[in-house]
Amino acid sequence: MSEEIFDKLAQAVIAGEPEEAVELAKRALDQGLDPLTCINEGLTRGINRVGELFSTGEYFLPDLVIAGDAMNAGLTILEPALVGDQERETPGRVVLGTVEGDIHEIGKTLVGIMLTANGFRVTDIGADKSAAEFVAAAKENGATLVGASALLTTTMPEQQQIIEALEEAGLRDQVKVMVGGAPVSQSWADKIGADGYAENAMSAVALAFRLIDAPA
Ligand code: HCB
Repeated sequence: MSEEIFDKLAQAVIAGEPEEAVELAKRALDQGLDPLTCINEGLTRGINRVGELFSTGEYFLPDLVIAGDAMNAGLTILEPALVGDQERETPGRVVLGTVEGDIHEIGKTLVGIMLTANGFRVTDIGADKSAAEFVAAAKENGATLVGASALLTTTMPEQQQIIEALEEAGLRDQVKVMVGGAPVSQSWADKIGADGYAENAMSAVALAFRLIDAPA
């Protein structure tokens, strides 16, 4: 039963059907299914398949756009069900965004959702944000952690720009930097002097706890 709804959620993303994704997400919650599993086994599986279809030339840019819309539509229903008690003491303040020149936002949004669900105060500054915007948000929000997402090989160097801008602003000692995104790796993180790399939203949470030295 749950497998069927996960498959349908994935299919709604693959077919680019936001309304269907919303309906299915609501139905899944009504049935008491775990929202995180719905995201991982449904929506994320769908968007990953869309990536494969794009790579093999079976899907084109408009297909990616509508698939992204369907994924985000499903997330708007599932996210509130994930987010826990807002009043509890927070392990840390995080500024999260996608780097300049890069409009991919789904992965970064998922990381934000998972961090929020684990008690972090997350300021999501959005996509296509400059190093200066990351630094300004870190200052304004008293962040102890910055998460920078890059999905394009051409925008990965912007992650290094953020680290340098934090150094120039005199904030590097107080702010840890974690990087992620499909083309990013641990060796890239090491090369640019980031404090950590996370492969997915779950490992981003574990990394965030580790970097700010808080018990998970
Ligand atoms: Co886009 N795109 N795209 N795209 N896109 C990719 C990324 C390619 C890999 C597709 C391909 O060629 N196979 C490719 C990049 C190739 C490369 O450089 N290596 C690509 C390209 C080329 C492009 C355009 C240049 C296409 C064009 O215009 N010709 C263009 C870029 C425009 C721009 O940014 N300036 C483009 C546009 C788009 C959209 C707008 C149509 C759409 C985004 C919609 C949106 O975000 N609202 C889109 C999409 C959807 C994709 C794919 C299919 C999925 C990306 C995604 O959301 N994945 C992607 C193919 C793929 O990656 N398989 C394709 C799902 C999320 C959950 O995974 O890796 O983003 P994630 O995030 C994970 C993980 O990395 C980690 O946790 C997340 C959650 O588990 N993580 C972090 C991410 N950020 C982190 C930060 C941290 O601090 C810690 C962990």
